[in-house]
Amino acid sequence: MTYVQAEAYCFHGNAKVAEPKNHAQNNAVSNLSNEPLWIGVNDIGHEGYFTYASNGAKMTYANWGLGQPDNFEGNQDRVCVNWVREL
Ligand SMILES: [Ca+2]
Repeated sequence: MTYVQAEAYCFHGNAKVAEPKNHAQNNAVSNLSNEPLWIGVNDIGHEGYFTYASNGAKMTYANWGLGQPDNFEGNQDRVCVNWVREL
């Protein structure tokens, strides 16, 4: 599922993509699945400056994986939990 699909899915359920703002919320989202799950955080507006999708406010909590965010291939602006890169 792409981020846009996830956003549309949430919208139709009268919800929004989760925006975890602390460790407990992040764990709650992460524990929903073992698969990567989109969260409502991005740096679309300004590279490296992450904001919440719902209101554009500066992200106040992050739990980046090792080496992240790396803007993979110069085109990585959305954020998910449970992402594990195969090495
Ligand atoms: Ca980026």
